[in-house]
Amino acid sequence: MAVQRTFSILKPDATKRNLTGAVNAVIEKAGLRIVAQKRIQMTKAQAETFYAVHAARPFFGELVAFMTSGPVVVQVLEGEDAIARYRDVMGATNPANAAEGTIRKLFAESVGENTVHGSDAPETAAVEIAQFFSGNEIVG
Ligand code: YYY
Ligand code: MG
Repeated sequence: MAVQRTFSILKPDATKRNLTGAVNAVIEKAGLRIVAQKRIQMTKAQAETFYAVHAARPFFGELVAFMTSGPVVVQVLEGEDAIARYRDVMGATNPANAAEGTIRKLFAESVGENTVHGSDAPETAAVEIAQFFSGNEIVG
């Protein structure tokens, strides 16, 4: 497997509970490098664009409201097989189903407020990174 980049968000439940360092420690311990990172307040338009694939789902309104409810930390992570590796480190979408040691098992309190986002494929990673970072903000 080649070195890849993936897009990550530490969601508002993580910033609210002052957990960004704790989550980053799990990310780094898993061998992923944080090659870009910034703390932002996501706008409603940004959240709707980001989660457009879920626009028809019943939870879409709540999801957008949650993602704009407080600051988030957007990141680019780099490493061998980074996309699948980060999905493993994150754990299942519903923390009730997440494996021991994963970020969602350790920190998430519900399926809606599940602490982290990670891209699910190379195509989505590229689109998501480009939504939030310009090339010169990523320093590998
Ligand atoms: O990629 P991942 O975040 O693990 O899950 P997705 O199926 O892409 O859903 C995106 C996001 O939507 C999820 O992290 C929380 C929210 N959500 C929800 O609130 N309720 C669901 N039943 C499914 C997803
Ligand atoms: Mg997803």
